Amino acid sequence: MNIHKQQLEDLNKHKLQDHKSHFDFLAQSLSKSGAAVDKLITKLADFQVAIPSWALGAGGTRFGRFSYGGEPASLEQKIEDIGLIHRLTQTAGAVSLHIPWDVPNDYNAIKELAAKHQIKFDAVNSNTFQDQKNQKETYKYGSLSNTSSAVREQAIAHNKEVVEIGNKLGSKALTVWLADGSSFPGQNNFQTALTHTQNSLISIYEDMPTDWKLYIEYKPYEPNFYSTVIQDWGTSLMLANGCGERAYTLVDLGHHLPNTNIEQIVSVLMLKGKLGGFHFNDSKYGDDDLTVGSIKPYALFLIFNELVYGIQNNPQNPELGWMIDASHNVKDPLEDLIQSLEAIQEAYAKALLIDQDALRAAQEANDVTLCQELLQNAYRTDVRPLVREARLRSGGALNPIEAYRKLEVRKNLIAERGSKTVATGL
Ligand SMILES: [Mn+2]
Repeated sequence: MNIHKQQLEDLNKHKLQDHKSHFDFLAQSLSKSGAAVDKLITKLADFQVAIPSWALGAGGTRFGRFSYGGEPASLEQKIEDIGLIHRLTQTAGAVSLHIPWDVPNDYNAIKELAAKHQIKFDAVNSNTFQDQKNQKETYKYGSLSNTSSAVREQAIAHNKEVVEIGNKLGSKALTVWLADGSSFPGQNNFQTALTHTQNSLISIYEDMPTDWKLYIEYKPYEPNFYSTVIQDWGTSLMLANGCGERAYTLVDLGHHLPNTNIEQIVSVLMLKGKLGGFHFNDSKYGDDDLTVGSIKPYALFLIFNELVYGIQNNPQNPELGWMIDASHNVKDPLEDLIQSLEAIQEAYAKALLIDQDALRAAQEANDVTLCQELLQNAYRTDVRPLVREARLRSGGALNPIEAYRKLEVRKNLIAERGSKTVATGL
């Protein structure tokens, strides 16, 4: 399915007058308080988030999976789906591939298709958390940390192959997330497991092209329930430092124990120039992979405040690889991703509104009340007209969810692909 420019213009036409009055009102009041509105809009329009190739079908839990009709059955169809989201939102200009679920058959054809939809290839993701068909060694007891050198070698070789595949597409980063750990006390020797992991990561790192980055993701628990080898940002940072300067920590919002101060983690990592990748999602209890901003929007705003501060003040930290890492059990995956993109843009816009100079001064003066006022003034601003204006100027839809429904995207996809297709993924 294609969405044509004219279709979006027709849909936007009916909303234009309303939008303009809301936007003018906000722009005027922001300008009065000293904000450079056009610059804000450019920043919002430039902010692009990668969509993972596994997020376009229905996600499952360990209890079951309820398919969506019209799910993409091939990498080509996944890129077409991201193309649709990008067309509507103008914010999803990248794809993050999972290997081996999405190995291209024809590299040139895939690159052409992505270019047609203005989609870049972001970080590639390896998979040593499950066994593949015809795989010689099993990852049942871990991969890069395994007690068996044959298993570790196989996992290292897989990661190197993922880099090779990504390199052919123009990717510049490898994301490693390990399920390695133990479910029972005594099962693992912590020190041996960590040492094996470090050595395996060094072997992968040293084989990467010199313009590539290694993102090391952490997670406190699951699938193992007693210990995880890379359990937290400290362990990830230690491993990254052990690899070299192009190895970084990746923060996934869902990979923390309840009430962890994620904004502080972000801040410290950026100060050290070691925050490489960022995965968006939201959660109530654990790694719930819910729509971004659906549970803790204020926490997301505080995290964005530190990200914005770091982007402006920490030249030692590289540009970040942004990705949505969510799962869609009960919602249309494309609608869920559109809602996530909207929440990301809103949190970013609100963080951009914070008067940083005034906040620094209030912090220096220990004016606690004013510090809170400055943050909450920005947070309480309805920035949706700004986000809409950024989308409008980039050629997207004023209301992407409404456009998605009016254009009957899901119905069209089911008509094209059938109601029984199942996308690869979890
Ligand atoms: Mn993740």
